[in-house]
Amino acid sequence: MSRYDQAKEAFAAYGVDAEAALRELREIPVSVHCWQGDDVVGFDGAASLEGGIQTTGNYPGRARTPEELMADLKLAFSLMTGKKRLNLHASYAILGGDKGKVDRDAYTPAHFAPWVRFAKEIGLEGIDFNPTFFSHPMVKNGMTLSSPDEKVRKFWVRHGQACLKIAEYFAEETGSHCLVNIWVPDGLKDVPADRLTPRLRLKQSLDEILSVPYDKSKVRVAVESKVFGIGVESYTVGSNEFYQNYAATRGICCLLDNGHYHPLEYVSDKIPSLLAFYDTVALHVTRGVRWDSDHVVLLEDELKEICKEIVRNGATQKVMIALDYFDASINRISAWVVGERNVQKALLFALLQPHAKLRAMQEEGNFTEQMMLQEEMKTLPYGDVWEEYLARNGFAGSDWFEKVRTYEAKILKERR
Ligand code: RNT
Ligand code: ZN
Repeated sequence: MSRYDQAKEAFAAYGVDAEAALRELREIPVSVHCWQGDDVVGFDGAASLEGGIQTTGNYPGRARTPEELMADLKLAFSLMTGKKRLNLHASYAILGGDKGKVDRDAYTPAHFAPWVRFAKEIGLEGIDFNPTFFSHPMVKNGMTLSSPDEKVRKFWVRHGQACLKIAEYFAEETGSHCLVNIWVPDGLKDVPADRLTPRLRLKQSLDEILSVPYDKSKVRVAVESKVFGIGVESYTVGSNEFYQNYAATRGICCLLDNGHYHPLEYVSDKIPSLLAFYDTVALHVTRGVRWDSDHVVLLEDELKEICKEIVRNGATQKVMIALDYFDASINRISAWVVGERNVQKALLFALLQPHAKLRAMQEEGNFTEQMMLQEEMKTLPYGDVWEEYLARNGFAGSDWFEKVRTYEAKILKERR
């Protein structure tokens, strides 16, 4: 009997169907962020990363051009499993002759056509998109959509509107929806004199962005809140309460980034809270170490808990899972693959739990057995099911890291 067959039996003894888990895992899309490959710099002229977020490290091999980033992504995607989407930022526009002439408020689908070709070439499910409200000279005093300077505010409103058009183009080209996620760095370093007025301006700006006609069946809009950022420790305009109320009243959705809350708040608990009110929830999976540090996603308890909430609530197509981390201190392709595979592993772990049984125990108040069973499940041979998943998806006996090592020696080392 193979190790997988033995594992299958072990899970069957608890009423868990490993075959069904393997089938379902293939169908859960994960959106992979382009920005791990170049330390969130982009191609439209930013000299450094600004806006309360930071990459640390100077490991060789940062992608400096669209060609390099695409080549790196191509390798990374080839080493990942499951359904994949590409998550782009507006700063990754490929401007060509428009460079230096066309600013972010006037980007068009043409500036992203090479990305569509790329996504089709490697068979991705779809493309997601993020307007880039940071690392740009029009960020004034740390403010964009909530700026008191009307010229600044309007510039960023036009940027948001332009992004909706580009998103529609992505959706039309790929035949899959495009999630447009709005995150702005707006905030203050020190104690504010007025916390309300910037929020009222942000509300107005978002309304102006959403006032342009766009196809809501193709383009989904999310707003991403945050508790604080580096240099903006005292006040964040786009707070959790602000955006949840905004999303609820405007028919859009919330994006939960698990690095964006107080360390004792859990996104795993926020997902079902939102599912009680929303059809869709967007997710940024990251790993904060003491703060929103965007470390590579590891297979940790909270990640498993997040995936359990998605799976047991039948929300694998409602919760839009995306990665969001950027580590510049290690091989960036390995960072991509390790993080993506960990999300897949956590999803598999969640798919292998006897949810109906556990739920019934909770409902009956049978907490003793519930605890016992939850703990028993932790040591079942799910690693063997994972190996089977890899084998069935073309990774039988494959040493994926060897490919990364070879690529590093041949390609990345040459980048200076
Ligand atoms: C910042 C947010 C945001 C960014 C990306 C690059 O704290 O998490 O999602 O990480 O848009
Ligand atoms: Zn995020």
